[in-house]
Amino acid sequence: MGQRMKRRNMGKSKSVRALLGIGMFVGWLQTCFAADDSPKAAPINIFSPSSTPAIEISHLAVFVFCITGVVFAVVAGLLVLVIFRYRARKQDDPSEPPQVYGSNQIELAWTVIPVLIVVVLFLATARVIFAIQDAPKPASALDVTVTGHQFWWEFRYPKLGIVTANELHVPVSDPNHPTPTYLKLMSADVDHSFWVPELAGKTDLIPNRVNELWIDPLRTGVYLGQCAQFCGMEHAKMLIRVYVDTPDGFASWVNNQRQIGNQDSAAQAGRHVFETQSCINCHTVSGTVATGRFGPDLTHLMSRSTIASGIALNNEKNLHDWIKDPDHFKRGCLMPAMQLSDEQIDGIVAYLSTLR
Ligand code: HEC
Ligand SMILES: [Cu+2]
Repeated sequence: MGQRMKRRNMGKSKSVRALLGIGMFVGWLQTCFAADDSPKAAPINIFSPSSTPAIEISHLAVFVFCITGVVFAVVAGLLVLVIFRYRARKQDDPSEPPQVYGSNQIELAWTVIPVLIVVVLFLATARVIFAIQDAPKPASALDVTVTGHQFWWEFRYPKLGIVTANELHVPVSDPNHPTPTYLKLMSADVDHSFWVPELAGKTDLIPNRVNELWIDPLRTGVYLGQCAQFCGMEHAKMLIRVYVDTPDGFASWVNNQRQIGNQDSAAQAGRHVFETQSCINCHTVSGTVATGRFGPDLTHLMSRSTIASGIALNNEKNLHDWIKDPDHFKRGCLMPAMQLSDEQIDGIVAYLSTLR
């Protein structure tokens, strides 16, 4: 087989492999989105900003895109024009064309114009960065401390005494009476990044450092986000749900979260299993012996619509499957499969279902 032939064959098997790869990727995407226990919500959208920082960033992005778009059109247009108009023709004289050196006008133009463009982009960007970073914090602002964990989010409301996970509740902010939320971003282990594109730009959560971010959502609803920094195996399954509530809705959510753990006597047997397993070393249920802080606080577990940072809907079946084998949902997550019997798990799920 000639060298040429071999190369052609290799090329073929490479493209077949690439096609297979793409096919597998699409298949995987479908399983991701079609799994019937996965929560459904509008996809993450960078094109509908609904909070002041996101709106300002979005305007800046459009501005930068227009300028760079014009630059691209001019450069690519000239390139295409030159390639076609001055292409080598048969009847052309093959000798070297006249060489031109040094033209002050041309050199000045191609130096000064790009410098001006860069200065404009720089000033526009700096203005937005400072406007967002230096925005005065109103007294009516809500404080939340966000801690990134492998692979879930902890939310603490220090002034309200609330601890929750993965689903952040904040009040809608009326521009006339703003109630923005200020987030303090920290990490318990490695770098993470808090990114809810409709509400604000992404900001990293870095160990031994406190970063800040604020949002003032102008519309109620659920906003989806995502950890935007590779933080380990299950980084892609570290989702964020921000519930922007009406003032009344937020007040009643706060009221419920502040109740000490439910002392329902209905699920005593399950509670006993839960409290005699090492669940309590990693999870807190306020008012009980469970005081662990390695995993999400379960005091009001049932007030969340999803479990394991948005990977599965919060229902009895998924809770059962999760406790039986967390890896089935998130391979490499940091909760172990506890090797419990189905009866023990049913008991625990019955108990967890009372934690409203
Ligand atoms: C070694 C620590 C550890 C132990 C032991 C442990 N968990 Fe977990 N658990 C975690 C971590 C970490 C997560 C978060 C996983 C993730 O989302 O990546 C979690 C998540 C959960 C969740 C989902 C919470 C939510 O809001 O998303 C439930 C429910 C849960 N665990 C129940 C249990 C039960 C019941 C037991 C005992 C049978 C148990 N866990 C034992 C660490 C632990
Ligand atoms: Cu992360």
